[in-house]
Amino acid sequence: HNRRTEVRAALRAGELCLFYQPKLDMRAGRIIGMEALLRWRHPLRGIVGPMEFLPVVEHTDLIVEIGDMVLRHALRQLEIWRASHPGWVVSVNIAARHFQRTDFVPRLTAILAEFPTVPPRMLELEILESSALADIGHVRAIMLECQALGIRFALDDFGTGYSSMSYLKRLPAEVLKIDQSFVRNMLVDRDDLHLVSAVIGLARAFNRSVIAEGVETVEHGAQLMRLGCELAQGYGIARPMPADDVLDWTANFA
Ligand code: G
Ligand code: G
Ligand code: NA
Repeated sequence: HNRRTEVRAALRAGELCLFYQPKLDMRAGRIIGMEALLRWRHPLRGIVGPMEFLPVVEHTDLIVEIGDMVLRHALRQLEIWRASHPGWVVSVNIAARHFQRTDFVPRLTAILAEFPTVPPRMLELEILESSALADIGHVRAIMLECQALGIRFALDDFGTGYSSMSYLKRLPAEVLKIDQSFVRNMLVDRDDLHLVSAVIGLARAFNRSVIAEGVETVEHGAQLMRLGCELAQGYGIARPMPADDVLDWTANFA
């Protein structure tokens, strides 16, 4: 509660910000967008990652305030990047508690209205398969309402939930994100290779696109291409970076 108070103070003080990690189309050799990742610029501790402070707030309404802030920051960034990179999509992680609120869609609609020059199709929401655990029908309904606005969805950490198959059938997400634990080990672990391959096959069967996260080396990228996955994200392409570094990084990307 002490720590929760600290996070609330950080939000109020503007110490929470977003880093961005590029997503690459390996076949085209082109950056297709960025994932927004929350960071706390702590005055004493430096850059603090979300695993160190989201767990203390994600079961409180503070996660809703933080989530709305994240959406605003991402849309403001899209407003800037749209001039030079009109095709980019920015992905934002949405916590289950935020997404499942009955007022999620009106709040999102109001936030989008603050950025009238940004087409909603440039925004993608990443939700965990496990977000759907509570009430898959409700989650599906919210997704459909958001999609009617033009927003896209990715199912994050796909394959780690215990009922991925039934979620996939009922949740109309455009994109599956293969969990990084499978990708990282697929070159040394046959089971992980088969899992990665199976998710790619599922995506194809259900007519969804598929992106691999945790792509750390050229060998990971090459293996994914052989398996039919062309989109990738990971330290082998770039680590998450401050918004101000993104345009320079992209210009220098060979
Ligand atoms: O950036 P990093 O790899 O440290 O992120 C760790 C986890 O925190 C990831 O699983 C990511 O989904 C989650 N995360 C990062 N940014 C956000 C955010 O803005 N909102 C929510 N709800 N989760 C986030
Ligand atoms: O689950 P989600 O995709 O939101 O997780 C993103 C998290 O994974 C971020 O914290 C990011 O810093 C981290 N990450 C991104 N790429 C890599 C990678 O190639 N290797 C490792 N170990 N972590 C990564
Ligand atoms: Na994510």
